[in-house]
Amino acid sequence: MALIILNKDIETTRGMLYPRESETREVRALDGIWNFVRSDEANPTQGIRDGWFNDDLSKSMPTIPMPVPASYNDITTEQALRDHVGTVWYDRKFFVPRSWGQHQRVWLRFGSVHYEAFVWINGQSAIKHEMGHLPFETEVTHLLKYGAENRITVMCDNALIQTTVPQGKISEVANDQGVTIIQSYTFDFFNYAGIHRSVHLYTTPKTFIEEVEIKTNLSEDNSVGTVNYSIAVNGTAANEADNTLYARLQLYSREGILVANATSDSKLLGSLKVENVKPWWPYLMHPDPGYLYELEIKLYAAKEQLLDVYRLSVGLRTLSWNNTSFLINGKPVYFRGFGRHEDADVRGKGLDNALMTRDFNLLKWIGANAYRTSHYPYSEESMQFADQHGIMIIDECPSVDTENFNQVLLDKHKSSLEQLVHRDRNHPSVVMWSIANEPRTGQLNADTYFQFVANFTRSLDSTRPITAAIAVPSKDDKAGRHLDIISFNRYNAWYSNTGRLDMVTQRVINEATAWNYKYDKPVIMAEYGADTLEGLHLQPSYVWSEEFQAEVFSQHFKAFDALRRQKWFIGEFVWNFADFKTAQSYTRVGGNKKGVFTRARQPKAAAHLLRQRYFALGREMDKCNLPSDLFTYIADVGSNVQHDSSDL
Ligand code: GCB
Repeated sequence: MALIILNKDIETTRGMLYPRESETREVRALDGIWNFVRSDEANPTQGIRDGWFNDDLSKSMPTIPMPVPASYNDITTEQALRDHVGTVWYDRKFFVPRSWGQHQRVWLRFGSVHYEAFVWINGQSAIKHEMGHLPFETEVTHLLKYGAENRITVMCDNALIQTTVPQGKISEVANDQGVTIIQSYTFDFFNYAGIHRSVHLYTTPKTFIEEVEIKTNLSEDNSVGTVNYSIAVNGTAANEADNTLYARLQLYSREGILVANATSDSKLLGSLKVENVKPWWPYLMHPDPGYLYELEIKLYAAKEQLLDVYRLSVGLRTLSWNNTSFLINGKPVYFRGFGRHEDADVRGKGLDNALMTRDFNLLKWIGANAYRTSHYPYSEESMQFADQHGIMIIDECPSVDTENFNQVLLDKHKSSLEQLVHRDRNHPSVVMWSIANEPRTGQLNADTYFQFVANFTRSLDSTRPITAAIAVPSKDDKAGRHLDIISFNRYNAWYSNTGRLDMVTQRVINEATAWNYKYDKPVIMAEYGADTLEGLHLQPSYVWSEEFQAEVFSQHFKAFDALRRQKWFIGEFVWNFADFKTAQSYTRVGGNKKGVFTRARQPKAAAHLLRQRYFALGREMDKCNLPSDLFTYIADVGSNVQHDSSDL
């Protein structure tokens, strides 16, 4: 293991726009049922050596049907596929219209494949990408047959080692028949794998809008907004005659009214001014949260020749922070939310629009205003949803339980953040970057390592604060000084002092205070909670029961209320939104059960308690309205009725 870690430059990626149709672009999803082969674990490169990509997979191996998008692990009834380590293969056929072969370019884009993907089109290598949960794309214009059938083949490798993000270990261990390959990892969620998000083919003109970066600002009284834009173009016209290109931008309100416009010069950057602006506000902080404008960008060549059109949603807001607070549009924010997972029965981490929509409905029902994308980037579709509903996001890269800091790991960790910032920088819902979850920041090298990671992230985006969710005791931590906001995770009455409800409140107060004392920065409790088996009721409360979860929460609420009086305590995040699958372990009953909702997205008893708190906080801080069903009617007890223990 290298002891000296250098802050080297990494191979840069581009800002990737979400594929959208327009006057100049077409989009086609390749989602559906693909053909699938599980490789022999002992011979993971067989498919490459035998050229399985040269023809239909079914000519090389028996295939089974596999849905895309979805994790492959829980689709069949086979333990061998659920626990498979190494490579799997997918393929399918598709037609490309003849019209796509003329005067345009075609791109292939994956929303995410976990963990490493190798892609061929008609037997020719198209792209390779390492890193789950993040999109990648390549031009396939030259690889496609137009007006004819094509084949796409994907090899996906789920192996995690000490230099992947996240880290894991592969070992060979004896079993009853001989030896077997085991994937182990310390993080607490199942290493689901496969083609997790949509696969798109899309067209662009020969010269097109490749990147757009938006930064917004508001005047001090929030009445005038500014949208600063910068556009990068790809294409022949761009190379040959840069100086003749320009862009026309038009900003439309939600109601479709033109509120600002601008024409750029050939540098393709500038700003638009919006009078009487409607700022983007978080849910419950304003009666009209998540207000989005639509920015229409038209790229022109000389003589008014329209080349490309791309539209994106824009929310206007400002963020600012100091050593006591975090403000949005000049107003202090108190986060009330969740750590979450992309996880569901059968489909694992595969994108599911029904589930995603249900989750946002539950977030709004419970009065949450934020979540952290623990412990990896979530789907682009969910980021768009969060923009629309005013849910604030702490956007986390896939670094979890990071240890044994080394150069290769650092380079990949930085790359994961670059890809994340490039993907998500235009989302108003993203209010903070989380550069890691529970890194071993007491270790040698953690200081330099996180200095490099934090500064690199800041160099990509200085408009958002940086945090990391830390679990080492504050006295041992070496990373916090490189962050803007300190987040800490702790399981009082669960992992420490199990069952002791009388040993929560003061400990939470003490720990948060210690973090603030050490770094003089705002502090968030990013995880707390208790595993809870739905339907298990025990009075007096006892670990794993629904009563216990509610009481653990309540003991934390007391601490949070005491801490809120210190201005620097700025948020509470329950672990977890819903129950989720983990690796097998005797501490997990069918997975991690710390969900406030079950895996089927139904509330446990504590959900009702949390709902009352989150709305009460919204009422106190942001004067939000309370839902009419927040408190259940019990009895009309007059205010002068006195009760004491003699009533019993
Ligand atoms: C943590 C981790 C999270 C786990 C959780 C738990 O500290 O950040 O990934 O799931 O604890 O329930 O143990």
